[in-house]
Amino acid sequence: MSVSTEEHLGRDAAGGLTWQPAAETMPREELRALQLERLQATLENAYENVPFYRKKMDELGVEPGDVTGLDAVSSLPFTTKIDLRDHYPFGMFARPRDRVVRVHASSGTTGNPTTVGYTRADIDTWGDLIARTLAAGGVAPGDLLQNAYGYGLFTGGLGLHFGAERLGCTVVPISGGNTERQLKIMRDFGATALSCTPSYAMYLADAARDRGLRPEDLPVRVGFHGAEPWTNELRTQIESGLGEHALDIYGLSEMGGPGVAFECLCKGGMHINEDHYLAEVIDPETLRPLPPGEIGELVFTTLSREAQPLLRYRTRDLCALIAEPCACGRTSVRMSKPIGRSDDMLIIRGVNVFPSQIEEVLMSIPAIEPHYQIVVDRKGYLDVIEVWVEVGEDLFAETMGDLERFQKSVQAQIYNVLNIQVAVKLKEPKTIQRSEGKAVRVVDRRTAL
Ligand code: DLL
Repeated sequence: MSVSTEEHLGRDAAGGLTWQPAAETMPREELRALQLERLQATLENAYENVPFYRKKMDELGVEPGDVTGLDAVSSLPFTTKIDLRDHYPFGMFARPRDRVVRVHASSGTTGNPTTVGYTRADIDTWGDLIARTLAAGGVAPGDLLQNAYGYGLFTGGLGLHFGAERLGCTVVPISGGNTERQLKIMRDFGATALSCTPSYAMYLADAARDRGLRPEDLPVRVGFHGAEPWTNELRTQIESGLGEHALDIYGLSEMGGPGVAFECLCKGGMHINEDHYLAEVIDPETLRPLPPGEIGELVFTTLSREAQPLLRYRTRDLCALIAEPCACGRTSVRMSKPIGRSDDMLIIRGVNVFPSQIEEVLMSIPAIEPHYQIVVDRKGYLDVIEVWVEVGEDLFAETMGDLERFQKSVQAQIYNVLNIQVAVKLKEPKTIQRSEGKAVRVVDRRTAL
């Protein structure tokens, strides 16, 4: 399958740039025709080259030629992380291993990781999608990107790296960690763009403030933060701490890594690269498709991947599709910020709780620092939830009575949103563990009943 790599940088209507304007602003009719053509080629590739898919499709009685419209996607089989694990390491590849130029893997906490393979063309496409992402934030050839995503099997580091080089940036492959050095390099080299997780961006902002650096002392104009859920409240804090536009970037290893969707400077949801990924949102219980605007589980079918086509991959991420046109001029459908994952949703005494709901409350309280941890435990048969929050030096110097009143008011605000009682524990400044990569927001100490 040939993948166009024509590059003609253009301007979008939100103050950013387009890397492949023709693809990014393609009329929807044309886009749907392209999606169908690519879906058919993907089905051929999967059916002919991946025994898992041949078996699944035979069982369902579907042949690649049966798919003559995009709606027929709902007749195709789903793919889950378990399927990928079962075919570890290379059983889901549609190309012989010696045609695969790169392998990444996702960080599984238990069991086998899931592996992802790329042909040369897959790597080039990925580079284009990241170039689109950076350009949308106004990054142009000649900008200097400090890439603080982890390098290695994780797709963040190398993904951003290749895309930034493709765009023509100077890339500093600093990887995560060593905050002192990050701040020094940022200023000495004059980094105009930054890529790292939102929790690490916040950590850098704090570290800069502690060293007496003001946002205007930092040269970074725009940051690309993703790989974990974060709220608009946290965005505001990062933006004022680093003096940058903080943009969201979404992806997952199974789809090839970051660059599946990205935000433009309108900051109103992430544009899905629909010429390369067919998106659906489904009800995770009934598995039926949901209309735009309704929150459900995001499901993707790859449309151009050669080495590892995936059909209807269940991401477990919960969000809604936004079909209204965006002011930036891109024609793609957007996805709202994922509110969490259907599988890391906590069920506390029967109530579904998403860590992001707690984050929203905490971030709206000025005296609370943007570092927190949610600790879930079980006392007898009852789930108990503690929210550890760090408070600023000023508040910590108050009297016990003041602290207690403050703690009760935070508890009440969380109760208003969740309708369950949580115990808020106020922690001294800098005592909650920081992360250089994805933040550990939830510690679940419960064992199965
Ligand atoms: O996190 C890829 C990535 C790297 C994305 C750098 C963005 C930037 P995985 O390690 O496979 O891949 O984790 C994928 O992380 O299913 C989501 O649950 C979560 N995730 C990724 N981006 C976002 C985001 C990379 N912007 C899993 N908002 C996904 C919320 C995100 N969650």
